[in-house]
Amino acid sequence: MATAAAHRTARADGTADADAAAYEAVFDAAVAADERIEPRDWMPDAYRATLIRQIAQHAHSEIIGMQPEANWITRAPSLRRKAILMAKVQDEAGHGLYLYSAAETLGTSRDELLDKLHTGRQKYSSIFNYPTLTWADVGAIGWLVDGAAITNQVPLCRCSYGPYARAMVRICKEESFHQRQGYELLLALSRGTPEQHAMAQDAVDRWWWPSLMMFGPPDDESAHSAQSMAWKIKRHSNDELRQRFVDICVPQAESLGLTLPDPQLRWNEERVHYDFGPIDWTEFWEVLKGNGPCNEQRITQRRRAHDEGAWVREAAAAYAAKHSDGTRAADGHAGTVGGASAHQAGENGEA
Ligand code: FAQ
Repeated sequence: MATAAAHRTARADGTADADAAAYEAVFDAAVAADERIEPRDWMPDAYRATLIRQIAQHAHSEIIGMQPEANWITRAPSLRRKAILMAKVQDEAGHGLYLYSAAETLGTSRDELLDKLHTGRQKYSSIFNYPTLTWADVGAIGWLVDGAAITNQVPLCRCSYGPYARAMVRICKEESFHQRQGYELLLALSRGTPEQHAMAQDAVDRWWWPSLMMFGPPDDESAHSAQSMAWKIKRHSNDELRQRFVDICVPQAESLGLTLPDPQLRWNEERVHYDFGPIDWTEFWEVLKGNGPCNEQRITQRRRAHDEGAWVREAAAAYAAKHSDGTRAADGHAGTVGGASAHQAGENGEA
């Protein structure tokens, strides 16, 4: 069994002519021993590619996910609700930044990943291609979408790749706050006037099934699960996490006084889980192909935001260049914009 020390030793010994099989054996042993793989460690190309794909998709989801909720910031029903929603949307931007930084430690760049998003070569979560039609949708997103995100992401805190696992710890804490604000918002509506109750129920009716799709295709159609689980990137299969989410949500819906839109939902004594009805996978694959209700709107808005932010990137790059002549260490303020300059210089990770 590889220990962390053995892993480091093998790494230090790793010269250009070393046997690739020996590197692979050290990598496999580290994964088997539940050690973290770090950016400078040797890793199989496919492991690196899988991580870049998943982390990038995750980062893109966080920043595209700002759009449906931002739609309601100017129409929040009170100052308190507006402040909470603004904080939540800002948190999602922060999650995107942690995740792009984690991806950069694998040897890619944020520019490259954003270009892939903007040209449709990388995906973002299916869930953000649905519209937010009423204020109650903000509650349904918090309760269901953030709830599904937490269920999926808590196990990712134990992902074998160190920078991703560490980013997930902080993200999960914030998602937990998001989930509670959504629950509290829906509870207020559910206990409000009959119209407010109906609005909350309508939102849950529309968001329930797409939330179940967030976990990805069923296990027998999941192209990457087996390998990702062997590498301990994923710790549970898509169906396991989906079931866990259903089991959590049913009693919460009862407490909210709302119904989940599934007549087949019932407790199964033998399985010790809730049974639930069939998911419309045709709808899921159509959304992935770009045919969801808001795909076009989301990507158009994302490209526009990127173009409009060009001057900020240029200013940050100019500032970084100005301070890269040795004055940076002496300048107490350089650290403030250092995040931007570090990004430009590719210093965010350890690659
Ligand atoms: N949407 O073989 P698998 C959030 C694709 S963050 C779109 O099972 P894998 C926070 C998959 O990429 C939400 N595509 O794939 C928030 C693959 O296609 P590819 C995002 C999907 O990677 C809240 C193909 O289907 N969370 O909500 C989806 O092993 C509120 C085959 O699938 C994460 O990204 C989908 N739902 O498992 C923000 C978590 N599902 O790439 C704002 C990290 C699957 O070969 C407001 N990611 N596909 O072309 C993961 O855990 C995994 O990547 C899964 C998919 C579980 C999503």
